Amino acid sequence: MKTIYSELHRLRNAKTELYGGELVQPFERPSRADMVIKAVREFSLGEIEEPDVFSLDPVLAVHDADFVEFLEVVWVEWQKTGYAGEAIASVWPARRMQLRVPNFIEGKLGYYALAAETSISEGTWPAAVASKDVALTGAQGLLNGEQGVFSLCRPPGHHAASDMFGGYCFLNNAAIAAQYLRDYGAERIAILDIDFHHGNGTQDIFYERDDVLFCSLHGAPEDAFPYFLGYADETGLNAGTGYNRNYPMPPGTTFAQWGKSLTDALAHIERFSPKYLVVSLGVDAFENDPISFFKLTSANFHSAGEMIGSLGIPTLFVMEGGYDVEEVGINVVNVLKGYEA
Ligand code: Q9C
Ligand code: ZN
Repeated sequence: MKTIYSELHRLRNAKTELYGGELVQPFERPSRADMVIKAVREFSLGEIEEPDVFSLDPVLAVHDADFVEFLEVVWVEWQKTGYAGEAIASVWPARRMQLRVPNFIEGKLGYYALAAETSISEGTWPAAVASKDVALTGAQGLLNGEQGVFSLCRPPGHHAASDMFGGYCFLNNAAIAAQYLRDYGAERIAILDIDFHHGNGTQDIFYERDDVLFCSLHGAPEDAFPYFLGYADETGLNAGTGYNRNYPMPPGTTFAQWGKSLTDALAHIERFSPKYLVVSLGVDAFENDPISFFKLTSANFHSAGEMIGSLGIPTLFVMEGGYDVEEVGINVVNVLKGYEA
C-alpha cells in the first residue's frame, strides 16, 4: 500500500498543552509521525509519496469560510496582543450566551474552540494545510484506482467541525477527503472512525446527510473526551436519520468487546454499499496509550485491519490519534498489513 507523507507536519510543534491544570509538552507531537513513517519503511508497507498541492476549495466544501480565515490569521493576531504564550482559548459562549463572533482574537479563539488543550502556535496553519493535502492526495489515489492508500496526516482532524478546532485537530482531513470522493465520482461514502475518541467533528459535518455514513467506535462520552457528543442514540438528523452510528464503550474495554462493535459497524457499512471507505485511523485504543482507556494489543490492530479488508471496499486510511510514541508506528502498520492480508 502506498503512503502519502509530508515533512511539513513538523511545522505543527506547539510547546504547550493544557493538561490536568498544567502546561505540558503536547501528546500530539512530531515524533509520532516520525515513528509511523519509520515503521512504514521498516516493514516495507510500500512506496512513500509526497502530497500534491490542492487549493482551499475542498476545505471550504466542509468548513465555514470564516473559520478557515480565523485559522489562517490566528497566530499573527494573537502575537499582536502582546501575550507571551501560545494561543489558548479561555472563554466560551456557554449556555444562554450570544453566538456572535467577537472582534478581539481572544474572543474569536473561544468562539471557534471546542476545548482548551489545543494551543495554536506558529506553523500550525501551514501544517494543517499540508495535512489536508496528504488526505486529498490519498483520496485522489482511490479515484485513480488504488485499492488502499495510507494518508499519514498530522495534525489529525476528526475533532474539527465545520466551525470548530480542538482535540489536537484544525481541519477535518477525513471529512475533506470523503467530500472530495463524493464530488469526484461516488454517490455513497462510508467513514469508519476507530480512533479511541469520538469523531465529533466528522459526525457533525455529515449529521444531516444520507450520502456519507459515519460509524465511530470510542470511549463513552460519560468518561472520555470530547464528553459532549458520541452517545449511541445519536443516529443522524433529517435526511441523515439512520446514517450515523456510535459505539461508545467503557473503561477497560478489550478486543473481545471492541471487535464486536467493529463487526457490527462493518456489517452496517456493507449494507450501505459505499464506493469508498475512509477510515479515521487512530491507534489510541492501544493498551499502553497514555491518555486513553481501552486495552487493545498490537496484534489486535492487525485483526482489525483484516476485518476492514474483508469488505473488499477501496479504502483510504487517514491518520488520527495514537500517543504511545514507541508503538504508534507498529500499531498503524499492523492495521494496514492486516487490511492487505
Ligand atoms: N485526559 C485525537 O486523538 N484531551 N485527539 C485529552 C485526557 C484531548 C485527542 C485529555 C484528547 C484529544 C485526535
Ligand atoms: Zn484520539
